[in-house]
Parts: sequence; C-alpha cells; structure tokens
Amino acid sequence: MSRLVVISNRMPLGDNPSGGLVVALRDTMEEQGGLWVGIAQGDEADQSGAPQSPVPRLQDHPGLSFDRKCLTVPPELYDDYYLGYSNSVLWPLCHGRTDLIDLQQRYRKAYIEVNRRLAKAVALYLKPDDRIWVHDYHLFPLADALREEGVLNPIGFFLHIPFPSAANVGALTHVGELAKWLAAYDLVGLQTNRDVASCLEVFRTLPGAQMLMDGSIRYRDRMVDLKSFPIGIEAKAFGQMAARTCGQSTLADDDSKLVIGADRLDYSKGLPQRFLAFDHLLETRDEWRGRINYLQIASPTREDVQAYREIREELEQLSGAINGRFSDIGYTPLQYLHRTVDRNRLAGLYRNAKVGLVIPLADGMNLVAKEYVAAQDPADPGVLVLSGFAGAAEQLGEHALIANPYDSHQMAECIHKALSMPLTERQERHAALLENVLSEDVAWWANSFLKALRDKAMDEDFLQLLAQLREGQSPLKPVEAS
Ligand code: ADQ
Repeated sequence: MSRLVVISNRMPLGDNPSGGLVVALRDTMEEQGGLWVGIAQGDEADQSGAPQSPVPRLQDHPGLSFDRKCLTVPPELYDDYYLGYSNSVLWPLCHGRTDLIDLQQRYRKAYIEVNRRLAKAVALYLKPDDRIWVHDYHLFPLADALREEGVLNPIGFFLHIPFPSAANVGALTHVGELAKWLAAYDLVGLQTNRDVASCLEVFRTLPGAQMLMDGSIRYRDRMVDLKSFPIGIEAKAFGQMAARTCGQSTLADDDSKLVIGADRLDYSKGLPQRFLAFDHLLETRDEWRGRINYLQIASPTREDVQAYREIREELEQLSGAINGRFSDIGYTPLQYLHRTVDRNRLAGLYRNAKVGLVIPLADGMNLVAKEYVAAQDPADPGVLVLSGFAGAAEQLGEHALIANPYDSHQMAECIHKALSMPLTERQERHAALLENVLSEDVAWWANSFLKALRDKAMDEDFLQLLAQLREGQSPLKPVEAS
C-alpha cells in the first residue's frame, strides 16, 4: 500500500500525544505507518546546525511508530503566518466575523512564504506513490506550492472550520487565488453539506470555473472533487473513559443539576450568549435558583490576538455580574474556569452533567457535542442542547434540542426543557444520538476520506490511460528480451 503523508500546522509532539484530531490521525498512522509533517516556530540555524539553505530542512522527531518531521519557521515570520493571516484573516472570515478581519499585506506574504517553504522541504521527502493529506486553513496554498515543485501525487485537503460564504469571501480581495489554491488539490473535504454548498457557490461566481455533473469542479486546467466528511471522535473509548472517571468528577450535591460547557475561549463559540441565556433562565424561572450549576470551562487560546483578549474580559465581567445577582450562601450558580482540564476529568464531568450546552455562533463540527453524547450513561442520560450553527447539527440536530444563540429567551427555555425532560424521552433521544456518534466515529471519517482520495487517484489513472489509448499510444510497456 502507498504511504500516507499527513501535513498539518500542529503535529503530535511528545511520546504520548493527545487531542481529538491528533489522536484520530495517530491511530490511522500507526495502522498504516507513514510520515506526519508539522510546523513549529524557532530559530532555523539552531535547529539544523547550518546556515539557512535555499531549501529549508525538516527536523526529525523520532519516538513513535511513524515518522514525524517538522519545519522550523523564525518567530516573526511564524507570527505573521499564524497569528496574522491564519487567525486574524482566515479564521474570522470563515466564522462570519468579517468585522474582525485585520488584512495586512505582510500577513499574506508570510502565509504564502511559509507554505512555499513547507512545500520545498516536503517535496524532497516524497515518493512517487505517496498519498498526501493536508489539514486546515493554515495550509490552503500547500498543494499549489507542491505542484510548483513538480509534485504529481494525489493530494487531499480537509478543512476543519466552516467554508466562508460567497457573500463574505470577497473580503479576501484575492478570491481567485483561494480558488486556485483549492483546485490544486484532487479532493477537498469539508465538514458539512452546507460547507460544500458554500464552496460550490464561491466557484460558481468565478470566471473560468465549471461545475460538472458529478459535483466536481474544473477550474482553469485542474479538476477537484468536493465532498463532506463530518469528523467524528473515538466515541467508544471516550464513553469508557467517562464511565471510569465520573466518580471522581462530581462537583455539587446530588440534587443539584449540572449544566456544562467546554470550549476554547474563542469568539466563535458563543460564550457571552450562553452566559446571558443562563442569566435569563435564573431570572424568568426562579424554581431553578439554588438548584442548578452551570460549569463553563474555557481553555486559553491565541491570547496575542486582540479579539481574544476582549472576549476574555467580557466573560469575566458577565460571570461576575451573574454570580453577584444570583449567588447565595453556599450557592454559586456559575463556575467559569479559564483553563484546560485533563481529558479524563472532562469526560467524567460530561457524564455527570444533566445538560451539555454547545452553542457556537459558527463551528466547523464541534467535537464537544459528540463527546458529551458518548460520555452519557445510557440508562440515565443528559440532554444535548446544540446550536444550529454547529456543523454537528447536520448529524445530531434531529435528536438534540436545537437552540438559537442569538435568542436568550429561546435558549433559556431549551435549558429548562432539557432539565425537566422525562427519563424515557431522554433515553430515546440519547440512543439515537449515540448510534450516530458510534457509527460515524473518527476511524469512519479518516477511512471515508482516504478511500475517496484513492478512488479519485484511480479515476485519474484511468482517464490518463484512456487518453493514451485515444492518442494511439500503448499504455503497456514493451517486454524486454531477456
Ligand atoms: P476546535 O475549534 O478546537 O476545533 P472542537 O471541535 O470543539 O473545537 O474541539 C475542541 C476539543 O478540545 C474537544 O476535544 C474538547 O474536549 C477539548 N476541549 C475544549 N475545551 C477544553 C478545556 N477547557 N480543557 C480541555 N479540553 C478542552 C476545530 C474546529 C471544530 C472541529 C474540530 C475538529 O473549530 O469545528 O470540530 O476542529 O475538526
């Protein structure tokens, strides 16, 4: 079987990597073997021991059963690529926050430069039959840059965040450039059908793009397939972990009801909106005062970007105000933790919570929604309250309670309904959700994507064969006389 080469901004470092995507792909890599390439910031000369050469070198990270290599990028260039173009331009664009875009020429230059360096470095290590799987918005231009280096291998791309709408994408100025980057891939995977529709719409508005009957796109001289592959989690293992750890993860008295949220502290996650809805619930349904606790865990992220500092301040103010209003002796309604929590502990907390509150304003998928479902006790499960703007709503929307983050009253009523839901209804909803989360798990996701990439490569080989036959060339090599 051909080798799998995974390329992402972050890669598993350390001997025992953790985290949704990393764990998922690590399993695939351990099964198949392969090469994983990532990017880190640092001093190139220190890493390679040699002055910077025109072709950047990759640093080896031995220690796992597959190969890991890392491109080192100097801090200033890395910041402009990562905090700048990736997280101050592309992230807000893809999450519908064009008002937060900070479009600076040097960011775009750095983004293209880092992708170019990565392509040059990776090209040296590629074998002719490698399959390449590139991940996420940091690396949109990578296939185009690899093609510049003469790489002909099948290259797939998976976007973990939403695809920007056609109405917003113009904020990039260079929309044709984005289309060219995408068309350099053989397969572009998106989280949802809604994202596929947005991507098709962006191509539809571009001169030179052609939509083909099979759903693929011809753009200039390239053909690219677009499909949705909703990412899953290691559901079975996560459920077992939750069952093991729930005993050590109790927070409050038995009769109090726990509502939980766990997110990176990101403006796309709708955290102020959740706090306002909780405030509204305590205000309008006073039977819950003293009886429910909302635990919101928010892990620190991208704190060097202004918009992230602002949302942190906003949450601190809101949580103080809510607790000031509704706390009593021995009762603090809202616990807001600005930190990362160990995954074992988190799984146990999910299992003990009667309500999982997953209310982003925009989200590619949202793995917390799936983790919450996997963690429940099927005999006495909690209820998932899910935003319709999470990608997960395409798979889970029918059996979760769908809440609108922009409507505090409706969200508060959803939480009330979840807390009051009879056992049989909770069991029925949970059984349907769990079936989906278990069957469309992370292995299913990775295998579906890789199969589609393989099929596409075979189709291309077949088309090439046909073209050769039409031109009267024999596709068969002459047998050499011995
Ligand atoms: P994220 O935006 O990071 O991922 P999400 O899918 O929710 O969002 O994954 C977060 C992960 O971090 C989950 O595994 C969660 O358990 C964990 N986590 C969150 N808060 C934590 C905390 N305080 N402590 C410890 N762990 C915490 C991006 C996209 C998503 C997409 C994923 C995968 O933005 O839409 O679902 O990639 O494709």
